[in-house]
Formats: sequence, C-alpha cells, structure tokens
Amino acid sequence: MKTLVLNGPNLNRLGKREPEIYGSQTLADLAELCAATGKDLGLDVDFRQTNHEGELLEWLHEAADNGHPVVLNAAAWTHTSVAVGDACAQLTAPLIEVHLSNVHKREPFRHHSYVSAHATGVIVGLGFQGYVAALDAIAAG
Ligand code: CA2
Repeated sequence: MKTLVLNGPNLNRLGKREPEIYGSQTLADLAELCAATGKDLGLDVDFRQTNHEGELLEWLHEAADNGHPVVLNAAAWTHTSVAVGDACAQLTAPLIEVHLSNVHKREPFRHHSYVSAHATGVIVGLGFQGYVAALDAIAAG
C-alpha cells in the first residue's frame, strides 16, 4: 500500500539551523528512516517535501483521489492554512499529523492546527521517532 509522507515549508532546512529545537539530522536522514521503516512494515513510502503550498494541496488531492494514507507535517501551514485543512478534509484513508517539536510547549500561535480536526491521530514532540510511530499506526490500521 502506497503511503505519502508529506512535509511542508522549511523542513528542507533540518540539520542546518535550530538544532536545539529540531535536532541535527537532515531531511535526507528522515527520508531514509521513513523508507527503512516502510520496508520493515510492508508500506510503499513516498516521502516528499515542498516550500510551495499549491504543491502540497495537489499532493493531498492525489492522496484523496487514490485513497492513500498520509503522514503529514504541514510545518507552519499547520497553523495558518485553511486551504490545507480543507484538502485534509477530503482524505478518506488514515491521516496522521506529525510535528517534530512539541508545539504545545512553544508559542501560542503554534497551539492551533487546521489539520488536527481531520486527522486520525496527532503525534508531537517525538522528533524523527514520531514519523516511525505514524507509519506503524498506518500499517497496524
Ligand atoms: O515541530 C514541527 O515539526 C513543526 O511542524 C516545524 C515547523 C513549525 O512551524 C511548526 O510550528 C512545528 C517549522 C519547520 C521548519 O524547520 C526548520 C528546521 C531547521 C531549521 C529551520 C527550520
């Protein structure tokens, strides 16, 4: 089963800035971890990152049209984008929202998510391990 692991803006900067919040590993390391986890779990993981909101919307439409499960870290768009929330509402397979940091321990503007109301589950604050847990939940579901 194909599973989309979708990442939003600035996550391509992982490992380059703010290691105290996001750790020192890179997006390529995260992609590798997700691929290896998918292999172990029998999931065909398609890992993507974009800095363009329209591109993320098109990927979510693709998931909606094909019934693909989604692991989503929409990054800052989580807190700002009604459009991302509306696209998430169209998904039919499980949607797991993931954040590397514990957004609830951070600034108040990070406490609201336009994604959460449409998510099967939400994982925050576990770093890369959150993506492993999300894939595990999809494989188990
Ligand atoms: O904790 C998360 O995963 C976030 O989705 C990350 C977003 C942030 O806006 C959310 O509130 C929480 C930021 C992604 C940017 O990541 C960077 C990584 C390294 C250096 C700079 C940015």
